[in-house]
Amino acid sequence: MASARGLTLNDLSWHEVNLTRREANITLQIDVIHTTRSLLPGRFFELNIHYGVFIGGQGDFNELFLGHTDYLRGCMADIIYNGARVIEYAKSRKGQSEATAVTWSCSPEFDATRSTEVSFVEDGAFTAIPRPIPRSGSKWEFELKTGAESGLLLYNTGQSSYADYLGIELFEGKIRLLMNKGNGPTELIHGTPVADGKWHRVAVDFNPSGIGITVDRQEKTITLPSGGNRYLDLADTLYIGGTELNKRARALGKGLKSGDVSYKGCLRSMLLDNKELGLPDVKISQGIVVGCVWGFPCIEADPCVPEAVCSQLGVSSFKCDCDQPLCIKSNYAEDYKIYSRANLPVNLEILSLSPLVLSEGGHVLVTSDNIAMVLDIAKYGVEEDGVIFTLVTPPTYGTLALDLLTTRTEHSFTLQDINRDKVMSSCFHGRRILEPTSVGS
Ligand SMILES: [Ca+2]
Repeated sequence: MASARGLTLNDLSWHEVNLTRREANITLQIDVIHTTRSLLPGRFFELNIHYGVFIGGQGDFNELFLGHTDYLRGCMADIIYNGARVIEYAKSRKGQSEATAVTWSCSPEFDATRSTEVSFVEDGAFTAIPRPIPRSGSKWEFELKTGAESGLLLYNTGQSSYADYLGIELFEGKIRLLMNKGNGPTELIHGTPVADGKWHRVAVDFNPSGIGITVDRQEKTITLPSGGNRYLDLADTLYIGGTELNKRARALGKGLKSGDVSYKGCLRSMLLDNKELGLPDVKISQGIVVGCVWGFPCIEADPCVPEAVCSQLGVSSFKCDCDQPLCIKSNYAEDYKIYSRANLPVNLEILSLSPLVLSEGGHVLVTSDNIAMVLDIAKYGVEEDGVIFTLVTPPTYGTLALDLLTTRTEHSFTLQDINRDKVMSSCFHGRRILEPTSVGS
């Protein structure tokens, strides 16, 4: 039995479903008012559940009577099966319950609109959008913001038994298009570097008679020779930002250098043949975050001293490496974090810093809001008075008053001093930003 014809349930709104069976009578009620009824055939009405209850998909359970069903993409809540709270069961792994590819809250992806920005953050991230491409080709437009030199932007496997395919990727920080309409692959690379942490508008035209890439209004095109195979025979699914695990080897084999590398960065304002395309159209997603979370301080803020090498850490942080005590510019006025030296096998986050701004003639305490210990020092057997900060560069204006302390050396204070409000910064003229320098223990 099915819900009433014409009733739309895939509208990104919540719907209440109630299925009841008593003897031979089955009732399906949706949103209280839409009711369908059916009568079971036969004389025996005992329902024997041998295989358990499956929610959202059938996992590796494969019985012919079920046929092929896609798994659910969306949110379900308050599932009660004969009084048993199924989600709570699965969440706490009660009985023999299992859960695969589930998050225990309703993802913001389902509240997103087509104009919501998307971040691809994880290795192996991708989205799949069901969208047939006409044999005469299409135009795909989008804006991207990335610092990545490589990564798959769009992939269409082509129809099975055809040689056709389409791939658009980042290659050495530039947009590369590879298309085969059946006569062998054609490659086009646009010369404009886009992996600079800034937004760029990209338009890609692909049709049987030519391909073109436009980056920030600069167009580059190639005309394809007529003759041979005339049409572009693509599949009905567009993979954006990467592709599924079982399709990566094939994409690599076809010449896409990022066939197994997901895009890392933000995408927004996607159009396919002038129609908006976005999260509400996505059928499968993996490793993405709603909104643009990528920031590129190395590129945008140039935070390191000239001798240092700045490297991106995670989605929005940075690290400056140099062989001096101070690798971050002393006038860098944004919050930042300090990491362990590069000679350790992992980058340990040590400190989180927020610069101190003082008005002329003012006094202010340096507190744990300015210098916060992130590293779990107790784990390494270090106490607060064992973490010593040394003033490497004295303030250009004003002073750092350490006279409340009982420190042994003149230009040092400890983490304990900060947490006990004993470090004071004062300013005589001008504006002073205090930056803590090196840490030793
Ligand atoms: Ca073809």
